[in-house]
Amino acid sequence: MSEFFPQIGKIPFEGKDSKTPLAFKYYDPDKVVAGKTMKEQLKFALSWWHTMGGDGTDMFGCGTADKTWGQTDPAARAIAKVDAAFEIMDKLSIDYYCFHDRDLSPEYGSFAETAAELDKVVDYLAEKQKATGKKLLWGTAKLFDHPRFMHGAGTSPSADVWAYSAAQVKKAIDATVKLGGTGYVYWGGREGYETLLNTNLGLEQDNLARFLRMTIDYGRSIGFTGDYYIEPKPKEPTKHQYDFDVATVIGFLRKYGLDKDIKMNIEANHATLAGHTFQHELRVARENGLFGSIDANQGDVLLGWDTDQFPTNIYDAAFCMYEVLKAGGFTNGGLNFDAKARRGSFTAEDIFYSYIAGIDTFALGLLAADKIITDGRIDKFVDDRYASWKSGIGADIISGKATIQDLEKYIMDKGEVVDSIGSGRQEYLEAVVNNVLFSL
Ligand code: XLS
Ligand code: CA
Ligand code: CA
Repeated sequence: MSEFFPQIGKIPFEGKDSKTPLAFKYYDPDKVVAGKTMKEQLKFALSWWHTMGGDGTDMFGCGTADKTWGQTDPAARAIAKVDAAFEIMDKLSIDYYCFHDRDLSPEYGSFAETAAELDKVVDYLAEKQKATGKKLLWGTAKLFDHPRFMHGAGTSPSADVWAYSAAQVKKAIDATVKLGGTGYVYWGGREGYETLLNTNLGLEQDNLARFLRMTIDYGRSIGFTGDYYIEPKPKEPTKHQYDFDVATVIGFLRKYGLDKDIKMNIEANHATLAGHTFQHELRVARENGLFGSIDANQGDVLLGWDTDQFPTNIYDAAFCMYEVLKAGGFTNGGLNFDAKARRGSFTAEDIFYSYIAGIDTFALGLLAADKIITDGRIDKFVDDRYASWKSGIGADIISGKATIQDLEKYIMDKGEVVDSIGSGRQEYLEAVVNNVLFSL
């Protein structure tokens, strides 16, 4: 088979002193960090939509990158995309991929025809996976592109659109199971509202829960053993998305009894859109036992929308990998690069440069996170800061032994409590992080 990128060979690991543009400086797949190889710790995935389909089109102009893969016929292009994607994954040593159904195969005349054409691509993917050992990290359904979804999918005011969406998710789960995917993602495409003037918020949220319950149960009934994820996002495309952030989603899942069925797929750029740090969202998920998978990217601090840039911020990657290591590492999840090269980075080489930048950033992040943990100063500081809960009155409060009368007496005896734990030392701790990061 002819190559799509004959000018690019397999990207080697050359180490941090290398000046070779098309080489990894930090990602050494077999290097052991925190008890596992980098490859196992990081579980990188290619996003089909950005990498294979995104041509740089924006509100102000048409595409700048050629993503036709040499084909004009949609079915032939869908197959060519598979070949090109597997070549990219092979050359970049990426083991996983993620897709929306419509990234793999577009819509045709009817639901039946669309489903039949998708089957052909899925069969071809299964063959390619078998031949190469590449795997599906997660699949999802694109329930936001076609005009039928203009008012939502699982929250649409139209029962017909709701039914169509359920049928489409059934098919996307079938594809995910057939390809041995270890995850299925629900991102609330247009599940939100533009104005409350036309919205029955209560019914929409009840229906979203019904939608999740029905499709989750279907997946389990056909043998899906992977994880389901919700991917929170506060806004865009709708003004208010129901899956606003991790805390909002946890409240929703608990209300509807879905919290044992779904974990979180956390995207960095969605965290910042919600006014949180990436680490905050990861921490809230981890502390609630709902950490699952990650969409690795970054926004721009000066732009208030979802720019999906390749991640190059080492601090964010370090704190992300700190949370991942503290969560015990990935199980079914991984690091999906939900990221696109900028519109001006339109050449074939830019696909490789951007993945190398993202991959090396997370390799550095992993090394830094491991060093922060083994250095121990941060964790020890936090541990010491909460020492008053380990004995005495703190231990009695936690065990339930102390009554409110006991606490009253305790404080009466003490008379006053001022600064009983000392400084929070934020600046010192930030300097510790710098010290760890820059003595790599
Ligand atoms: C959009 C989302 C989307 C999900 C998958 O903002 O990031 O790409 O990851 O539907
Ligand atoms: Ca995403
Ligand atoms: Ca995004």
